[in-house]
Amino acid sequence: MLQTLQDYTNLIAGERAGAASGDWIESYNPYLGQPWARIPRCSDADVDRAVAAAQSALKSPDWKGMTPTERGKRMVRLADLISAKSAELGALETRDNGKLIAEMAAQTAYLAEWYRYYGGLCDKIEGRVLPMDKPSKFAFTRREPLGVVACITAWNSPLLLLGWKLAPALAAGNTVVIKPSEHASVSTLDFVSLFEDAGFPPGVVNTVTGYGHEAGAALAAHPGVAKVAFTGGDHTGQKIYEAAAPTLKHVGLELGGKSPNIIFADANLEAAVMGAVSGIFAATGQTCIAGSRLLVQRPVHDEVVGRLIDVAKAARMGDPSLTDTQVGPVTTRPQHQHILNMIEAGKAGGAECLLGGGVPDRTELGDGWFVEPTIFANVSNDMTIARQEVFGPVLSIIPFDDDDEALAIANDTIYGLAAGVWTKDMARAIHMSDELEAGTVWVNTYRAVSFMAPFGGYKRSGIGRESGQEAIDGFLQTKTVWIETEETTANPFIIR
Ligand code: TXE
Repeated sequence: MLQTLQDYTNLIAGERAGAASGDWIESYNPYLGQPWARIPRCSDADVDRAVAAAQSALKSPDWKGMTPTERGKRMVRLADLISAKSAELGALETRDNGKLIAEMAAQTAYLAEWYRYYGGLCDKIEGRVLPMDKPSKFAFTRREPLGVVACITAWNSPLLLLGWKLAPALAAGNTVVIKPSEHASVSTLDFVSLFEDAGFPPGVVNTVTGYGHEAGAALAAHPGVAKVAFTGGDHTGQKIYEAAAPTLKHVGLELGGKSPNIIFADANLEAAVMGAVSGIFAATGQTCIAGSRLLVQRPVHDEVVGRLIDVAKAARMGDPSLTDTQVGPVTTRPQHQHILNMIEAGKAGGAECLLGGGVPDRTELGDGWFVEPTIFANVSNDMTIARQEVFGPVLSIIPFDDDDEALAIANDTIYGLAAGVWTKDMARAIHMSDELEAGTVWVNTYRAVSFMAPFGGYKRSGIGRESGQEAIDGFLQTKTVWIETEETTANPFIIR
Protein backbone atom coordinates (compact mmCIF):
# COMPACT_ATOMS: atom_id res chain seq x y z
CA MET A 1 0.00 0.00 0.00
CA LEU A 2 1.39 3.40 -0.97
CA GLN A 3 1.81 5.68 2.02
CA THR A 4 1.49 9.46 1.72
CA LEU A 5 4.85 10.96 2.57
CA GLN A 6 4.91 13.83 5.01
CA ASP A 7 6.92 16.87 3.85
CA TYR A 8 9.24 18.69 6.24
CA THR A 9 10.84 22.01 5.24
CA ASN A 10 13.88 24.02 6.25
CA LEU A 11 13.93 27.14 8.38
CA ILE A 12 15.80 30.04 6.77
CA ALA A 13 15.54 33.62 8.06
CA GLY A 14 12.50 32.60 10.09
CA GLU A 15 10.60 31.28 7.06
CA ARG A 16 9.89 27.70 6.07
CA ALA A 17 11.41 26.76 2.71
CA GLY A 18 11.82 23.81 0.35
CA ALA A 19 14.95 23.51 -1.79
CA ALA A 20 15.43 26.17 -4.49
CA SER A 21 15.56 23.32 -7.01
CA GLY A 22 12.25 21.91 -5.77
CA ASP A 23 13.95 18.53 -5.21
CA TRP A 24 13.29 16.25 -2.26
CA ILE A 25 14.94 13.29 -0.52
CA GLU A 26 12.85 10.47 0.92
CA SER A 27 13.44 9.70 4.57
CA TYR A 28 13.07 6.05 5.57
CA ASN A 29 11.59 4.32 8.58
CA PRO A 30 14.32 1.72 9.20
CA TYR A 31 11.96 -0.65 11.03
CA LEU A 32 9.66 -0.89 8.03
CA GLY A 33 12.35 -0.34 5.38
CA GLN A 34 9.92 2.17 3.81
CA PRO A 35 10.01 5.91 3.12
CA TRP A 36 7.67 7.90 5.37
CA ALA A 37 8.67 11.56 4.92
CA ARG A 38 10.44 13.94 2.52
CA ILE A 39 13.09 16.55 3.23
CA PRO A 40 14.38 19.25 0.83
CA ARG A 41 17.43 18.34 -1.23
CA CYS A 42 19.39 21.56 -0.84
CA SER A 43 22.39 22.71 -2.82
CA ASP A 44 24.67 25.74 -3.13
CA ALA A 45 21.85 28.27 -3.65
CA ASP A 46 20.05 27.21 -0.46
CA VAL A 47 23.31 27.19 1.50
CA ASP A 48 24.07 30.73 0.26
CA ARG A 49 20.63 31.89 1.46
CA ALA A 50 20.97 30.25 4.85
CA VAL A 51 24.47 31.63 5.44
CA ALA A 52 23.35 35.10 4.33
CA ALA A 53 20.42 34.91 6.78
CA ALA A 54 22.77 33.90 9.60
CA GLN A 55 25.24 36.67 8.70
CA SER A 56 22.51 39.27 8.71
CA ALA A 57 21.13 38.03 12.06
CA LEU A 58 24.62 38.17 13.54
CA LYS A 59 24.75 41.94 12.97
CA SER A 60 21.11 42.66 13.76
CA PRO A 61 20.43 44.76 16.85
CA ASP A 62 17.91 42.11 17.90
CA TRP A 63 20.69 39.57 18.38
CA LYS A 64 23.96 41.51 18.60
CA GLY A 65 22.31 44.07 20.85
CA MET A 66 20.59 41.54 23.11
CA THR A 67 22.18 41.49 26.56
CA PRO A 68 23.85 38.22 27.50
CA THR A 69 21.44 37.89 30.43
CA GLU A 70 18.48 38.16 28.09
CA ARG A 71 20.11 35.63 25.72
CA GLY A 72 20.46 33.27 28.64
CA LYS A 73 16.80 33.71 29.60
CA ARG A 74 15.72 32.79 26.08
CA MET A 75 17.90 29.70 26.13
CA VAL A 76 16.29 28.64 29.40
CA ARG A 77 12.86 29.32 27.88
CA LEU A 78 13.90 27.11 24.96
CA ALA A 79 14.94 24.39 27.41
CA ASP A 80 11.47 24.50 28.97
CA LEU A 81 9.87 24.19 25.54
CA ILE A 82 12.14 21.21 24.75
CA SER A 83 11.11 19.54 28.01
CA ALA A 84 7.43 19.98 27.13
CA LYS A 85 7.94 18.50 23.66
CA SER A 86 10.58 15.88 24.42
CA ALA A 87 8.35 12.80 24.13
CA GLU A 88 7.15 13.92 20.70
CA LEU A 89 10.71 14.64 19.53
CA GLY A 90 11.92 11.26 20.81
CA ALA A 91 9.14 9.46 18.92
CA LEU A 92 10.04 11.34 15.72
CA GLU A 93 13.68 10.30 16.08
CA THR A 94 12.72 6.65 16.56
CA ARG A 95 10.54 6.73 13.49
CA ASP A 96 13.28 8.32 11.42
CA ASN A 97 16.44 6.57 12.64
CA GLY A 98 15.03 3.32 14.05
CA LYS A 99 16.76 3.61 17.42
CA LEU A 100 14.87 2.46 20.50
CA ILE A 101 12.20 4.76 21.85
CA ALA A 102 13.54 4.06 25.35
CA GLU A 103 16.91 5.48 24.24
CA MET A 104 15.66 8.37 22.09
CA ALA A 105 13.08 9.49 24.66
CA ALA A 106 15.78 9.46 27.35
CA GLN A 107 18.04 11.53 25.10
CA THR A 108 15.40 14.11 24.19
CA ALA A 109 14.31 14.37 27.84
CA TYR A 110 17.92 15.06 28.88
CA LEU A 111 18.58 17.40 25.93
CA ALA A 112 16.99 20.42 27.63
CA GLU A 113 19.80 20.40 30.21
CA TRP A 114 22.39 21.46 27.60
CA TYR A 115 20.35 24.57 26.81
CA ARG A 116 19.78 25.31 30.53
CA TYR A 117 23.45 24.86 31.36
CA TYR A 118 24.75 27.04 28.51
CA GLY A 119 21.89 29.48 29.07
CA GLY A 120 23.30 29.95 32.56
CA LEU A 121 26.78 30.59 31.16
CA CYS A 122 25.71 33.35 28.72
CA ASP A 123 26.37 36.20 31.14
CA LYS A 124 29.48 34.63 32.65
CA ILE A 125 31.62 35.07 29.55
CA GLU A 126 34.16 37.54 30.89
CA GLY A 127 37.22 39.28 29.58
CA ARG A 128 40.10 40.44 31.77
CA VAL A 129 41.86 43.61 32.67
CA LEU A 130 45.54 42.87 32.07
CA PRO A 131 48.10 43.73 34.80
CA MET A 132 50.12 45.79 32.32
CA ASP A 133 53.92 45.89 32.25
CA LYS A 134 53.77 49.18 30.31
CA PRO A 135 52.55 51.70 32.90
CA SER A 136 50.86 54.20 30.61
CA LYS A 137 48.89 51.56 28.75
CA PHE A 138 45.54 50.18 29.82
CA ALA A 139 44.59 46.88 28.20
CA PHE A 140 41.68 44.53 28.51
CA THR A 141 40.24 41.56 26.64
CA ARG A 142 36.78 40.94 25.29
CA ARG A 143 35.48 37.55 24.26
CA GLU A 144 33.42 37.73 21.11
CA PRO A 145 31.47 35.25 19.01
CA LEU A 146 33.20 33.73 15.98
CA GLY A 147 30.39 34.50 13.53
CA VAL A 148 28.31 31.98 11.61
CA VAL A 149 28.73 28.43 12.87
CA ALA A 150 27.85 25.44 10.69
CA CYS A 151 26.61 22.47 12.73
CA ILE A 152 26.84 19.28 10.64
CA THR A 153 25.39 16.28 12.44
CA ALA A 154 25.05 12.51 12.10
CA TRP A 155 21.96 10.31 12.11
CA ASN A 156 22.52 8.29 15.24
CA SER A 157 21.45 10.88 17.85
CA PRO A 158 20.39 13.91 15.81
CA LEU A 159 19.13 16.30 18.49
CA LEU A 160 21.58 15.38 21.22
CA LEU A 161 24.59 15.76 18.92
CA LEU A 162 23.13 19.04 17.70
CA GLY A 163 22.62 20.32 21.25
CA TRP A 164 26.28 19.71 22.06
CA LYS A 165 27.18 22.24 19.35
CA LEU A 166 24.20 24.55 19.15
CA ALA A 167 23.81 25.33 22.86
CA PRO A 168 27.39 26.62 23.40
CA ALA A 169 27.43 28.29 19.95
CA LEU A 170 24.31 30.33 20.78
CA ALA A 171 25.41 31.02 24.35
CA ALA A 172 28.56 32.59 22.89
CA GLY A 173 26.43 34.84 20.66
CA ASN A 174 27.02 33.17 17.29
CA THR A 175 24.38 32.47 14.66
CA VAL A 176 24.00 29.04 13.15
CA VAL A 177 23.26 27.01 10.03
CA ILE A 178 22.45 23.38 10.77
CA LYS A 179 22.94 20.55 8.26
CA PRO A 180 21.48 17.38 9.75
CA SER A 181 22.11 13.94 8.25
CA GLU A 182 20.10 13.13 5.14
CA HIS A 183 19.20 9.86 6.89
CA ALA A 184 17.50 11.48 9.88
CA SER A 185 16.69 15.19 9.46
CA VAL A 186 13.07 15.25 10.52
CA SER A 187 13.47 15.76 14.27
CA THR A 188 15.81 18.70 13.65
CA LEU A 189 13.37 20.35 11.22
CA ASP A 190 10.58 19.96 13.74
CA PHE A 191 12.72 21.09 16.70
CA VAL A 192 13.82 24.41 15.18
CA SER A 193 10.22 25.70 15.32
CA LEU A 194 10.76 26.14 19.06
CA PHE A 195 13.24 28.97 18.57
CA GLU A 196 10.63 31.51 17.54
CA ASP A 197 8.48 30.64 20.55
CA ALA A 198 11.51 30.98 22.83
CA GLY A 199 12.10 34.51 21.50
CA PHE A 200 15.11 34.05 19.21
CA PRO A 201 15.17 36.55 16.32
CA PRO A 202 14.72 35.11 12.82
CA GLY A 203 17.95 34.03 11.12
CA VAL A 204 19.78 33.14 14.35
CA VAL A 205 19.09 29.45 13.70
CA ASN A 206 18.73 28.19 10.12
CA THR A 207 18.71 24.74 8.53
CA VAL A 208 19.71 23.23 5.20
CA THR A 209 18.96 19.57 4.58
CA GLY A 210 20.44 17.43 1.85
CA TYR A 211 23.26 15.14 0.91
CA GLY A 212 26.69 15.47 2.43
CA HIS A 213 28.48 15.90 -0.88
CA GLU A 214 26.01 18.64 -1.93
CA ALA A 215 24.60 20.75 0.92
CA GLY A 216 27.19 19.53 3.46
CA ALA A 217 30.21 20.20 1.25
CA ALA A 218 28.87 23.63 0.19
CA LEU A 219 28.37 24.62 3.82
CA ALA A 220 31.75 23.34 5.02
CA ALA A 221 33.51 25.34 2.29
CA HIS A 222 31.36 28.49 2.47
CA PRO A 223 33.46 31.65 2.96
CA GLY A 224 30.74 33.14 5.19
CA VAL A 225 31.08 30.35 7.75
CA ALA A 226 33.55 30.94 10.59
CA LYS A 227 33.45 27.50 12.21
CA VAL A 228 32.30 24.00 11.32
CA ALA A 229 31.23 21.86 14.27
CA PHE A 230 30.83 18.30 13.05
CA THR A 231 29.92 14.81 14.24
CA GLY A 232 30.30 11.88 11.89
CA GLY A 233 32.77 9.41 10.43
CA ASP A 234 36.50 10.15 10.46
CA HIS A 235 36.83 10.14 6.67
CA THR A 236 34.08 12.75 6.38
CA GLY A 237 35.75 14.68 9.20
CA GLN A 238 38.94 14.75 7.16
CA LYS A 239 37.04 16.11 4.12
CA ILE A 240 35.53 18.83 6.28
CA TYR A 241 38.95 19.76 7.63
CA GLU A 242 40.18 20.06 4.04
CA ALA A 243 37.13 22.07 2.94
CA ALA A 244 37.63 24.43 5.88
CA ALA A 245 41.33 24.99 5.16
CA PRO A 246 41.21 27.46 2.24
CA THR A 247 39.30 30.01 4.34
CA LEU A 248 41.02 28.94 7.61
CA LYS A 249 37.81 28.17 9.45
CA HIS A 250 37.78 26.89 12.99
CA VAL A 251 36.74 23.25 13.18
CA GLY A 252 35.38 21.01 15.91
CA LEU A 253 35.38 17.35 14.90
CA GLU A 254 33.71 14.58 16.91
CA LEU A 255 34.54 11.42 15.02
CA GLY A 256 34.42 7.69 15.39
CA GLY A 257 36.15 5.25 17.70
CA LYS A 258 37.23 1.71 18.37
CA SER A 259 36.90 1.99 22.08
CA PRO A 260 38.41 -0.63 24.39
CA ASN A 261 36.28 -1.83 27.30
CA ILE A 262 38.64 -3.64 29.69
CA ILE A 263 37.48 -6.21 32.25
CA PHE A 264 39.98 -7.25 34.92
CA ALA A 265 39.62 -10.50 36.84
CA ASP A 266 38.92 -8.63 40.10
CA ALA A 267 35.91 -6.75 38.65
CA ASN A 268 32.30 -7.11 39.69
CA LEU A 269 31.59 -9.38 36.74
CA GLU A 270 27.85 -8.91 36.71
CA ALA A 271 28.23 -5.13 36.42
CA ALA A 272 31.07 -5.52 33.92
CA VAL A 273 29.07 -7.78 31.63
CA MET A 274 26.13 -5.36 31.70
CA GLY A 275 28.62 -2.56 30.95
CA ALA A 276 29.92 -4.53 27.98
CA VAL A 277 26.37 -5.04 26.71
CA SER A 278 25.53 -1.36 27.13
CA GLY A 279 28.75 -0.52 25.32
CA ILE A 280 27.94 -2.45 22.18
CA PHE A 281 24.38 -3.76 21.90
CA ALA A 282 22.55 -0.71 23.26
CA ALA A 283 21.76 1.62 20.37
CA THR A 284 22.46 -1.38 18.11
CA GLY A 285 26.11 -0.38 18.35
CA GLN A 286 25.37 2.84 16.44
CA THR A 287 27.20 5.12 18.76
CA CYS A 288 30.60 6.73 18.46
CA ILE A 289 31.46 5.51 21.97
CA ALA A 290 30.61 1.85 21.25
CA GLY A 291 32.86 -0.37 23.34
CA SER A 292 33.52 -2.50 20.30
CA ARG A 293 36.73 -4.11 21.60
CA LEU A 294 36.15 -6.02 24.82
CA LEU A 295 39.46 -6.87 26.50
CA VAL A 296 39.03 -9.61 29.10
CA GLN A 297 41.68 -10.85 31.53
CA ARG A 298 42.29 -14.55 30.95
CA PRO A 299 41.21 -15.99 34.36
CA VAL A 300 37.65 -14.66 33.85
CA HIS A 301 37.56 -14.82 30.06
CA ASP A 302 35.32 -17.87 29.66
CA GLU A 303 32.95 -16.83 32.40
CA VAL A 304 32.53 -13.34 30.92
CA VAL A 305 32.00 -14.74 27.43
CA GLY A 306 29.38 -17.20 28.72
CA ARG A 307 27.47 -14.50 30.61
CA LEU A 308 27.63 -12.13 27.66
CA ILE A 309 26.19 -14.70 25.30
CA ASP A 310 23.34 -15.38 27.74
CA VAL A 311 22.41 -11.70 27.95
CA ALA A 312 22.84 -10.97 24.23
CA LYS A 313 20.86 -14.07 23.21
CA ALA A 314 17.94 -13.03 25.39
CA ALA A 315 17.85 -9.42 24.10
CA ARG A 316 14.42 -8.64 22.63
CA MET A 317 14.76 -7.61 19.00
CA GLY A 318 11.93 -5.85 17.25
CA ASP A 319 9.87 -2.70 16.87
CA PRO A 320 11.94 0.21 18.23
CA SER A 321 8.80 2.16 19.11
CA LEU A 322 7.91 -0.39 21.83
CA THR A 323 9.41 0.48 25.19
CA ASP A 324 10.51 -3.07 26.00
CA THR A 325 12.44 -3.67 22.76
CA GLN A 326 16.16 -3.97 23.43
CA VAL A 327 17.68 -4.26 19.95
CA GLY A 328 16.24 -2.35 17.01
CA PRO A 329 17.18 -2.08 13.35
CA VAL A 330 20.16 -0.15 12.05
CA THR A 331 19.43 3.24 10.56
CA THR A 332 20.40 3.05 6.91
CA ARG A 333 20.53 0.46 4.16
CA PRO A 334 24.21 1.22 3.34
CA GLN A 335 25.06 0.93 7.04
CA HIS A 336 23.26 -2.43 7.18
CA GLN A 337 25.39 -3.68 4.30
CA HIS A 338 28.57 -2.22 5.84
CA ILE A 339 27.94 -4.11 9.10
CA LEU A 340 27.34 -7.38 7.25
CA ASN A 341 30.55 -6.83 5.27
CA MET A 342 32.47 -6.25 8.50
CA ILE A 343 31.04 -9.46 9.97
CA GLU A 344 32.26 -11.33 6.88
CA ALA A 345 35.68 -9.68 7.31
CA GLY A 346 35.71 -10.93 10.92
CA LYS A 347 34.96 -14.48 9.86
CA ALA A 348 37.45 -14.37 6.98
CA GLY A 349 40.12 -12.94 9.28
CA GLY A 350 39.90 -15.97 11.59
CA ALA A 351 37.86 -14.59 14.50
CA GLU A 352 35.51 -17.11 16.10
CA CYS A 353 31.85 -16.10 15.70
CA LEU A 354 30.13 -17.27 18.90
CA LEU A 355 26.81 -15.53 18.46
CA GLY A 356 24.84 -13.99 15.61
CA GLY A 357 26.80 -13.21 12.50
CA GLY A 358 24.12 -12.12 10.05
CA VAL A 359 20.55 -11.04 9.41
CA PRO A 360 18.06 -12.60 11.84
CA ASP A 361 15.90 -15.27 10.29
CA ARG A 362 12.62 -13.99 11.75
CA THR A 363 9.69 -13.18 9.52
CA GLU A 364 8.06 -10.96 12.16
CA LEU A 365 10.88 -8.43 11.63
CA GLY A 366 9.55 -7.79 8.11
CA ASP A 367 11.72 -5.64 5.83
CA GLY A 368 13.48 -3.82 8.68
CA TRP A 369 17.27 -3.46 8.53
CA PHE A 370 18.19 -5.82 11.37
CA VAL A 371 21.52 -7.40 12.26
CA GLU A 372 21.83 -10.06 14.96
CA PRO A 373 23.83 -9.13 18.06
CA THR A 374 27.17 -10.66 17.08
CA ILE A 375 30.04 -11.77 19.30
CA PHE A 376 33.49 -12.65 17.99
CA ALA A 377 35.99 -14.34 20.32
CA ASN A 378 39.71 -14.97 19.92
CA VAL A 379 40.10 -11.70 18.10
CA SER A 380 43.60 -10.39 17.72
CA ASN A 381 44.05 -6.66 17.65
CA ASP A 382 45.48 -6.63 14.13
CA MET A 383 42.32 -8.07 12.55
CA THR A 384 40.11 -5.73 10.50
CA ILE A 385 37.25 -6.33 12.93
CA ALA A 386 39.42 -4.91 15.75
CA ARG A 387 40.78 -1.97 13.78
CA GLN A 388 37.90 -0.48 11.81
CA GLU A 389 34.74 1.10 13.14
CA VAL A 390 31.74 -1.19 12.52
CA PHE A 391 29.02 1.06 13.95
CA GLY A 392 26.77 -1.91 14.57
CA PRO A 393 26.03 -4.62 17.17
CA VAL A 394 29.31 -6.46 16.67
CA LEU A 395 31.61 -7.17 19.61
CA SER A 396 35.23 -8.31 19.33
CA ILE A 397 36.61 -10.06 22.42
CA ILE A 398 40.38 -9.95 22.95
CA PRO A 399 42.00 -11.84 25.86
CA PHE A 400 44.92 -10.37 27.87
CA ASP A 401 47.19 -11.34 30.77
CA ASP A 402 48.21 -8.22 32.67
CA ASP A 403 47.81 -4.43 32.91
CA ASP A 404 50.68 -3.67 30.54
CA GLU A 405 49.32 -5.95 27.87
CA ALA A 406 45.81 -4.50 28.28
CA LEU A 407 47.21 -0.98 27.85
CA ALA A 408 49.29 -1.92 24.84
CA ILE A 409 46.27 -3.46 23.09
CA ALA A 410 43.89 -0.70 24.15
CA ASN A 411 46.13 2.07 22.83
CA ASP A 412 47.05 0.25 19.63
CA THR A 413 44.42 2.02 17.53
CA ILE A 414 44.24 5.13 15.40
CA TYR A 415 41.24 6.25 17.48
CA GLY A 416 40.94 7.60 21.01
CA LEU A 417 37.38 8.55 21.84
CA ALA A 418 36.60 6.52 24.96
CA ALA A 419 37.65 3.57 27.10
CA GLY A 420 36.16 1.51 29.93
CA VAL A 421 37.95 -0.12 32.88
CA TRP A 422 36.30 -2.64 35.19
CA THR A 423 38.22 -3.34 38.40
CA LYS A 424 37.83 -3.05 42.18
CA ASP A 425 41.45 -1.93 42.53
CA MET A 426 41.41 1.88 42.58
CA ALA A 427 45.19 2.21 42.15
CA ARG A 428 44.88 0.19 38.97
CA ALA A 429 41.89 2.30 37.87
CA ILE A 430 43.89 5.50 38.29
CA HIS A 431 46.94 4.06 36.53
CA MET A 432 44.82 2.86 33.61
CA SER A 433 43.00 6.18 33.31
CA ASP A 434 46.39 7.96 33.29
CA GLU A 435 47.74 5.81 30.50
CA LEU A 436 44.74 5.24 28.24
CA GLU A 437 44.85 7.44 25.14
CA ALA A 438 41.20 8.45 25.09
CA GLY A 439 39.16 11.60 25.64
CA THR A 440 36.88 9.83 28.14
CA VAL A 441 37.71 6.98 30.52
CA TRP A 442 34.88 5.30 32.43
CA VAL A 443 35.73 3.24 35.50
CA ASN A 444 33.11 0.66 36.53
CA THR A 445 30.57 2.33 34.28
CA TYR A 446 30.18 2.87 30.55
CA ARG A 447 28.40 5.26 28.15
CA ALA A 448 27.75 7.97 30.75
CA VAL A 449 27.52 11.51 29.34
CA SER A 450 26.59 14.84 30.89
CA PHE A 451 26.28 18.46 29.83
CA MET A 452 28.94 19.17 32.49
CA ALA A 453 31.52 16.68 31.25
CA PRO A 454 33.87 17.60 28.38
CA PHE A 455 33.65 15.05 25.59
CA GLY A 456 35.84 14.52 22.54
CA GLY A 457 38.58 12.49 20.98
CA TYR A 458 42.31 11.87 21.13
CA LYS A 459 44.11 10.97 17.91
CA ARG A 460 41.82 10.33 14.91
CA SER A 461 38.68 10.56 17.04
CA GLY A 462 38.56 14.30 16.77
CA ILE A 463 39.52 17.86 17.52
CA GLY A 464 38.09 19.95 20.34
CA ARG A 465 35.74 19.20 23.20
CA GLU A 466 31.96 19.37 23.49
CA SER A 467 29.98 19.85 26.74
CA GLY A 468 31.28 21.33 29.97
CA GLN A 469 32.45 24.90 30.49
CA GLU A 470 35.43 24.66 28.17
CA ALA A 471 33.21 23.88 25.16
CA ILE A 472 32.09 27.48 25.02
CA ASP A 473 35.72 28.58 24.42
CA GLY A 474 35.54 26.81 21.07
CA PHE A 475 32.87 29.27 19.93
CA LEU A 476 34.59 32.46 21.10
CA GLN A 477 37.53 34.57 20.01
CA THR A 478 39.49 36.96 22.16
CA LYS A 479 39.98 40.61 21.28
CA THR A 480 42.63 42.61 23.15
CA VAL A 481 41.99 46.35 23.46
CA TRP A 482 44.93 48.72 24.22
CA ILE A 483 44.40 52.28 25.43
CA GLU A 484 47.15 54.86 25.88
CA THR A 485 46.39 56.81 29.04
CA GLU A 486 49.06 59.52 28.70
CA GLU A 487 49.30 62.25 26.13
CA THR A 488 52.60 61.29 24.53
CA THR A 489 53.88 60.93 21.05
CA ALA A 490 56.02 57.84 20.74
CA ASN A 491 58.90 57.11 18.40
CA PRO A 492 57.12 55.37 15.50
CA PHE A 493 60.18 53.31 14.53
CA ILE A 494 60.33 51.08 17.60
CA ILE A 495 57.85 48.68 19.06
CA ARG A 496 55.66 50.18 21.79
O1 TXE B 1 28.41 9.58 8.29
P1 TXE B 1 29.04 10.84 7.64
P2 TXE B 1 27.55 8.44 7.66
C1 TXE B 1 30.64 6.70 11.26
C2 TXE B 1 30.21 5.26 11.21
C3 TXE B 1 29.51 5.15 9.92
C4 TXE B 1 30.27 6.13 9.07
C5 TXE B 1 29.48 6.70 7.93
O2 TXE B 1 31.34 4.44 11.21
O3 TXE B 1 29.60 3.87 9.37
O4 TXE B 1 30.61 7.17 9.93
O5 TXE B 1 28.23 7.21 8.39
C6 TXE B 1 27.57 15.03 6.26
N1 TXE B 1 31.03 17.62 3.52
N2 TXE B 1 29.77 7.52 12.06
O6 TXE B 1 27.74 8.25 6.20
O7 TXE B 1 29.27 10.66 6.18
C7 TXE B 1 26.40 14.07 6.18
O8 TXE B 1 25.44 14.52 5.25
C8 TXE B 1 30.22 18.04 4.51
C9 TXE B 1 30.31 7.94 13.30
O9 TXE B 1 26.20 8.75 8.06
O10 TXE B 1 30.20 11.17 8.48
C10 TXE B 1 25.92 14.07 7.62
O11 TXE B 1 25.15 15.22 7.88
N3 TXE B 1 29.35 17.23 5.14
C11 TXE B 1 29.50 8.91 13.97
C12 TXE B 1 27.24 14.14 8.41
O12 TXE B 1 28.19 14.69 7.49
C13 TXE B 1 29.30 15.94 4.76
C14 TXE B 1 28.09 9.08 13.68
C15 TXE B 1 27.73 12.79 8.90
O13 TXE B 1 27.87 11.93 7.80
C16 TXE B 1 30.12 15.45 3.73
C17 TXE B 1 27.70 8.62 12.36
C18 TXE B 1 31.01 16.35 3.09
N4 TXE B 1 31.83 15.97 2.11
C19 TXE B 1 28.54 7.87 11.63
N5 TXE B 1 29.85 14.14 3.57
C20 TXE B 1 29.86 9.33 15.34
N6 TXE B 1 31.05 9.88 15.55
O14 TXE B 1 29.05 9.22 16.23
C21 TXE B 1 28.90 13.81 4.49
N7 TXE B 1 28.55 14.91 5.19
